[in-house]
Amino acid sequence: MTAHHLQGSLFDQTDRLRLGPLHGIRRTTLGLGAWIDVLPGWLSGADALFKELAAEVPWRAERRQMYDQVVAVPRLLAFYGADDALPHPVLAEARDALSAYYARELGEPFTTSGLCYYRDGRDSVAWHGDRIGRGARVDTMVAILSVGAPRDLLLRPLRGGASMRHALGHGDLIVMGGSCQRTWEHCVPKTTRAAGPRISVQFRPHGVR
Ligand SMILES: O=C(O)CCC(=O)C(=O)O
Ligand SMILES: [Mn+2]
Repeated sequence: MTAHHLQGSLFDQTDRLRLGPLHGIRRTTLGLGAWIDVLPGWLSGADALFKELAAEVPWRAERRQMYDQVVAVPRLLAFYGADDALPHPVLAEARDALSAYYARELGEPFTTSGLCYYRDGRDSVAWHGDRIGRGARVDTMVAILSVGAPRDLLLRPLRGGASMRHALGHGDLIVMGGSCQRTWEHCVPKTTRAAGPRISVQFRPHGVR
């Protein structure tokens, strides 16, 4: 095989969108009934998916009331309900693979997909739990697939304590489970370090926001 040929085939392999098996996922018990599962590089070819989502998704720039001011939400957003067609077929494949893998433990499928686009280090999401819906009261799961450049996702116990940090990008998967949304909180902090753009896809069951 010529060097040129070899390079071409390697490129094809890493550029092809493919979800790996989920059985290599590793669970960390956080305490207070919360846990996270992490699987680095679940989706190969994730950089190509990043480009497609960045270009094709109808991103919304939201504004929110903050005290007496209206401020720009520091990230772009898109939301797909259970009956909405996802912007790329591999996202439906990912959602369905997660639903199958966690079927017994979760007892229901992942149905909705929220997308966040962090354009650079100035984009962020503040400390919060996904507690708009049922996550405020019951154990549930939120699975996040990250594409594009890695950004830190931090987790800390709601009642105080040290935070932990996971750099997530390039096809990494994290699943927050158990009581994580009500006993812990998470954020993606702003950074002054050079940060490339990242898109996260959050899969949630019905009624969890
Ligand atoms: O981008 C992420 O990984 C986190 C997003 C998030 O926490 C949310 O949208 O609720
Ligand atoms: Mn969240």
